[in-house]
Amino acid sequence: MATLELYSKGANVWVPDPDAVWVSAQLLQDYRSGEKHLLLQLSNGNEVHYPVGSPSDLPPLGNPDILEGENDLTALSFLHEPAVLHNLRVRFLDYSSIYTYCGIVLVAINPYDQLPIYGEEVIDAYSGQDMADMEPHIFSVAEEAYRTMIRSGKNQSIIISGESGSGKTVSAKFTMRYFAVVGGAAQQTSVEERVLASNPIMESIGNAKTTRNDNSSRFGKYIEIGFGRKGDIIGANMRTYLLEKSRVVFQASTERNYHIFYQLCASRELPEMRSLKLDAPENFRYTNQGGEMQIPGTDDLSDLERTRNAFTILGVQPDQQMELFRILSAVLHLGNVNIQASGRSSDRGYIDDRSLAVFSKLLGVEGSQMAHWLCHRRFAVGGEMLVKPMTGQQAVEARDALAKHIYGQLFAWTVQRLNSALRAQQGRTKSFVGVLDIYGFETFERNSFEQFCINYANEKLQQQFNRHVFHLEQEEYVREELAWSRIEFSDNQQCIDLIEGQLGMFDLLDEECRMPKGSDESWVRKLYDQHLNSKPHPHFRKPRMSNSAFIVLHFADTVQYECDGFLDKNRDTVFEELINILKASQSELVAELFQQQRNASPVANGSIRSGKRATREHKLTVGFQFRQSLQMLMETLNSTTPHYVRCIKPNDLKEPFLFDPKRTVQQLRACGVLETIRISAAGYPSRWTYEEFFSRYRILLRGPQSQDQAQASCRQALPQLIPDPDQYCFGKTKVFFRAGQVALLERLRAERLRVAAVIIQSQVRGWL
Ligand code: AOV
Ligand code: MG
Repeated sequence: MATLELYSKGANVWVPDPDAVWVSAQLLQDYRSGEKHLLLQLSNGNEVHYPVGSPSDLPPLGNPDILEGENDLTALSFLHEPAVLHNLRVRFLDYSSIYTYCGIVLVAINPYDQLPIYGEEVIDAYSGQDMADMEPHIFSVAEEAYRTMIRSGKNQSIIISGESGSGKTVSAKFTMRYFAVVGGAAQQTSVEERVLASNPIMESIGNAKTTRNDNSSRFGKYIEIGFGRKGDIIGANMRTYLLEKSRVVFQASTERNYHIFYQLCASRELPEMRSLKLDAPENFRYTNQGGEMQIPGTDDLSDLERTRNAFTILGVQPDQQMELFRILSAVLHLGNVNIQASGRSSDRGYIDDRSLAVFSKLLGVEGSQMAHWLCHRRFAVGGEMLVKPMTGQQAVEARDALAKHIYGQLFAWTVQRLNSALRAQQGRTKSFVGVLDIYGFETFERNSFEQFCINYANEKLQQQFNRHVFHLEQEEYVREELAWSRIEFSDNQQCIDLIEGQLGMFDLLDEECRMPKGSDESWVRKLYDQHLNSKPHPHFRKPRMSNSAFIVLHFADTVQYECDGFLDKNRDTVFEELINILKASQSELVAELFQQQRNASPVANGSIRSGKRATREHKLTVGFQFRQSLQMLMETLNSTTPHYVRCIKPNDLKEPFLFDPKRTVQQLRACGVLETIRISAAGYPSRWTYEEFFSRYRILLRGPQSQDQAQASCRQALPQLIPDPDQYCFGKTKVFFRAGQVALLERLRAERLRVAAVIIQSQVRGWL
């Protein structure tokens, strides 16, 4: 809290407001200690008495005008929520500046507008520049990662987070374009082109329209861009995370299935597409459930053209592309297979269908077998195999499970195929920059297993960030014995434990999936028992009006999940008989797709959902695999130098340059930007070991120049190099710098080197 003298007549303060979150006001009188109110004039002219119970109730002070629009929030003299919000708003609305530094984080506000700031000339301008010297930009982060990689030889990560629709995927693509340009070889190679071409393909098969974002990523992606010794791109490798497969068979109102399906439907009149027997998307069950087939501003027909070009660039030949399209079309036809309950015994499904014939023909499989095994199950009783008809409902579920499985295999196959096209020659990669773009935190009207996994992933990322910025920072200061006062921050470990810990939600879910009679309801009852009744968990709640839902208090928001479908989605079972039919397909690609369990979707042979043999020990649940893959991701991220981009969605209407302060402040609070500001401004963002410092800045050091005296040289030289002693600090093994100081040292070093070069040149000339 600032000193009381600052609350004098004419001073600006911020007062809370229900709509604007904070509004500015001016003091009409000096405030004197002990007084119970401040007399204020609000910006709309109204005079108000602002209650002050104790000095801690005093409203936050406004910053001097001169700091308005500062491009690094840590430069503000008063650092608090209203100042940050105001500054972001001024930059965004008055200067159309969507990027702002906040210490080590780049804040990016989605403009929902095409800005002329991404051209090649802008990339050139950022290339080779120091972050501190340039206006904040996604390119400055990319440049910083690139240069740090070259300078230190260490792998880097650019971690992009933010809620759904905030601009992560757009930002990720800009960083990739940046690397393609700066890491492009002088003689045109196609590596950069191939790396970029992976984007339209992955978006076609992994993105879809949701109520939050017309191009929402429904999978997570970490792409490592490999660079060689000279800093040139030599390849890439991507890892993907849990694709939302349920979308293949179901879409909520106004949402769509994956873009690729609509692209194919839009291209149905093309001569080469005729044989796929496609129709308008209105006529397929798997594409029409959302009720809106078109995305304004999107042309599915030309998008398919782009997808096909990208495939070609990546070496997937047109005939293989057609194979893929054939399989995708088959999925649409499978969705139209009608399963009817027969007249006589209404619990028995049967199929008599044209769509099934088209499906089977497209996939090169035996139609009658398909029809049979979509409606029958084989299971073992006492060593004997029995065949039993399924109910209509079970058959519908089997059909949808098959569709999801086919799509999942196709997705995984494509990722593998792209990776082999992007693979660098062995041993050539020196280091990489990884770009992480996952699905953002999301809440819908109805939230299920997918949202649970997505929000859990975001919870893990938030923790990685917290740990990095706060924990590691503070621990290092303590280890290095710097004078440093601890600041409080909220870790989200508790919430993560609730989800992934022992007897946590995933644990109980897996256990329930192993129960022969397990059900969604009984799982949710166990959740109530464990986390409400026996030991109330601070992040867990039960909604009052429901016995089939639960509430998790996530870092970003409180979300209610409906338990319906969790068990099935976690088991993700498909039946072996159906897979065997596909394995025997005449189409090479189809047969190949199902030889291998790429995404390890468990195959149940001879088990009925609620039957006796549903318990299978070796089965890996989706939740289990997801936890493991996130764990590996965290390990990778922790082994790299991270760079953070926080995307903010400024309004829910997708309106250009509309700034909703409530929505913005909610995201700033949730993502830790406000705490980061405090720590970055107070701390020392850059540091070197004395040895590192010595070997880089040897040219700037005088006196004894040997490695083992690195520390002494450094302590001796710094006061001359940096006159302000507050700008650096000596630790036990490292020297720490405040923001901006390394840039200064780099400049001095470059100058010295230039002078040295001139001297050597003139000497050489003298000798000649
Ligand atoms: P997301 O990746 O964060 O959401 P996107 O990157 O897909 O969000 O951005 C959503 C939309 O916002 C884009 O399709 C653009 O229309 C617009 N947009 C974002 N950034 C910019 C920018 N820099 N300039 C212009 N328009 C932009 V999700 O994938 O849903 O979490 O799962
Ligand atoms: Mg995205």
